[in-house]
Amino acid sequence: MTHILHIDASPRGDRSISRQLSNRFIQTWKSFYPDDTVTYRDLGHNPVPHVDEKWIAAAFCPPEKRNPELVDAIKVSDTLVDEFIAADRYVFGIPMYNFNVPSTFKAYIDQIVRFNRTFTFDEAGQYRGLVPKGKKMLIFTARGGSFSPGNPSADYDYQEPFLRAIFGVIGITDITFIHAEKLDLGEEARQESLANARAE
Ligand code: FMN
Repeated sequence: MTHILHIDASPRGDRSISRQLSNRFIQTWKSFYPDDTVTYRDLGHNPVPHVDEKWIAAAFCPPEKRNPELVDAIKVSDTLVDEFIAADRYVFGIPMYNFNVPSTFKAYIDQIVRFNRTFTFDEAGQYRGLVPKGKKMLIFTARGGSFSPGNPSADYDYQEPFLRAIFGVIGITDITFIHAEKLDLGEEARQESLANARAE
């Protein structure tokens, strides 16, 4: 039995393409594997807090030295990290905003990428992920423009490289992207891109 963490990051509801794609995938998956379990987190409608000064103090304080105030300051992060580590597979729906992820998803990343919880450094000073090995991630993105290789905008895709880098740091390197692109470039291009993303 596989446990999936499903996250959507669009603030839009049914009109959100990234949400439609991630939901369609989960529904199809569940029809094949009804015993698999899913934890759902809707960052677009229920964002997690940004880190603040107490959070930073708590995160870099050894757990046994944290006073009750610091324990409280890191509680949401601890819950999110535990939830993240408990999953075997990840399915995310993420819009492209200003060439990267929406700030709601960045706030989530800031909560779960934590020294001595999800990453550390090896003797050579390289990042070493602490998330157990063998997990797979599937990320659906929705983009108004087109960033595929050879396209004039390709160099502006900071989203996929960023997501590969940050999840690689915590130990997840098996990441598949399905991009729904050209969503704002006319009806024909939009429909073609959507059909390709659904088929993929
Ligand atoms: N599309 C792009 O191709 N590149 C961008 O940099 C970009 N920035 C955006 C910033 C904002 C604040 C908004 C609202 C949209 C932006 N878009 C951009 C278009 C969205 O990526 C597109 O509408 C996508 O479908 C949104 O995802 P959703 O359908 O899941 O809500």
